[in-house]
This record gives sequence, structure tokens and C-alpha cells, in this order.
Amino acid sequence: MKQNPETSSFTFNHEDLQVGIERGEFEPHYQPIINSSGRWQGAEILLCWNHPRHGVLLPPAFLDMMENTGLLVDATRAMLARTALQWRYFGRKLCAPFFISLNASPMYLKHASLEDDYCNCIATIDNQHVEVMVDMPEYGADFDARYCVTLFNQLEDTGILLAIDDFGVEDACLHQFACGKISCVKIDRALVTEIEINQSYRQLISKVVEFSTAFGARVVAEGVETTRQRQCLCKLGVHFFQGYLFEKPLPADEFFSRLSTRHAGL
Ligand code: G
Ligand code: MN
Repeated sequence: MKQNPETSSFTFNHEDLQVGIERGEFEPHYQPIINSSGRWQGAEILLCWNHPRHGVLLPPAFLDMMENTGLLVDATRAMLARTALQWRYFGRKLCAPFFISLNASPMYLKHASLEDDYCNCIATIDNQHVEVMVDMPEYGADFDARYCVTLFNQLEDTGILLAIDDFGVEDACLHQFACGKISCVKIDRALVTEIEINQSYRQLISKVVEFSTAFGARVVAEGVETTRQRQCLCKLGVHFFQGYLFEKPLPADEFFSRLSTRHAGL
């Protein structure tokens, strides 16, 4: 029976994951981020596992195990390098701004190679229209003010943008905002799903937009699944959307072949 790649309950050990990394089975999938005119303006890069027996597995099916075995940093680094090569080749005709964001786990955010890895990614892509963004989770980002300032300044100096992913459902670290370097706030889908039925969530999202805008960040609503949610989000001041209403995460070949018709700058 075919498993749901989001929720499958496979168990993987260190060796399974290590072998998968060595064989290059982890590959970037791209979920488009849509602007208010319906054009693709960015993409979130998801680490997917092209498993030889189980098919394509999305991150929720293995990410915790990968983090617990300490292999997530290696897998993320390998995927960043692969992403850069794909954009160098397929993204070379892009001639209007487009942002790509890749999740960095708390461990990777503290890893010595982070800045160099992203710098190499930018250098390999070699296209001024492609903005590279680090997606930081709320959870585990227990950074103090000093660490935020140091890290964010370093990243800004090298042209890397910063986003907070899954905002609103974990342990928000507001030092991240106070540094004034957050370019993007991605509202978690758990909040988005409530807006059609619950006025308090509409109020909440409108305040998140106000708050984020005050710190110079654009807002992306994640997990948008219905037209009504999209309309409601527009009224609340959200201008960027990601979710199954538009596209699921796509493998590179499909993503790049559609990008040519969906993005204004090609
Ligand atoms: O937390 P993060 O933003 O990294 O979430 C990415 C995960 O959410 C992916 O596994 C992706 O497939 C899933 N996802 C993306 N859009 C939607 C959506 O509209 N609805 C649901 N239920 N899941 C989504
Ligand atoms: Mn996300």
C-alpha cells in the first residue's frame, strides 16, 4: 500500500539515513510562494528523500530522526550545494527578483560553516535576481541578543536574507526581531487554518502583519488551502502565500519547467 509521504510512520536509524545521504537520495523540492498578483515570487526548499523502496518522503516523515541522529547538518549542507547548482543552471534566465529559502535547523544555525555554505551558494548561483534566504525555525532558536546581532550582521554582510519559519506556534525568540534584520515572517499553517472560523485568529494575523511590517519584514502565510483563506489573508494585509491551494512541493524538473510560465521575470 502506498504511504502518505507527509505522515508515514517509517522508522529509520542512523545507518539508513547515512546511506541515503551518501547515495544522494536527498534532493530539494520547491514549494512556490505566490504574490498577490498570482505570480511565483519565491520558493521554500524542502529536503525530500527519494527513498528506493518507499518513494518520495517529505520532511515530516524523517526530519526528527535525522535531527536526533545528528545528520541533519550534513544533509542540509549537501542539499544547499545541490540547490545552488540547480539554480545556476535552470535559473540563469531569471531577470526579476525571486527568493529561495532553505530551512536551517538550530544546530546548523550554530555551525561554523553556515556563513561559508550560504556564500558559496550565492556565488555558485551567480545571479543578482536570486535572493537566498535562511529559514530559521522558532523552536530551539534560543539565541540571546548578542548572538543574534553577531550572526545576523555576518549574514547580512554577505547578502543573505533571514526569515522566521512556522511563526507563531513555538517559542518565539523576539531578539530576532529586535535586531531589525528579519526580511520575512512565515506564519504557521496552524494559525492560517483557523482564520475562516475564528475572528480572534483574524485579529491575531492582522497584528502579526502590523508587527512584522514595523520591523521591515514581508509576511508569507503558509498552508493556504482554500480560496476563502486567501481572500481573508489579503484583507488582513498578507501579500505572499504558500500552500496546497497553489502548489505542493515540486521536484526540481517540474518546478523549473513551470517557473518559466508562472514568474514574471523569465
Ligand atoms: O513547517 P514547514 O513550513 O517547513 O512545512 C513544510 C511542510 O508543510 C511540507 O511537508 C509541506 O508538504 C507541508 N505543506 C505545505 N503546504 C501545505 C498545505 O497547504 N497544507 C498542509 N496540510 N501541508 C502543507
Ligand atoms: Mn515553511
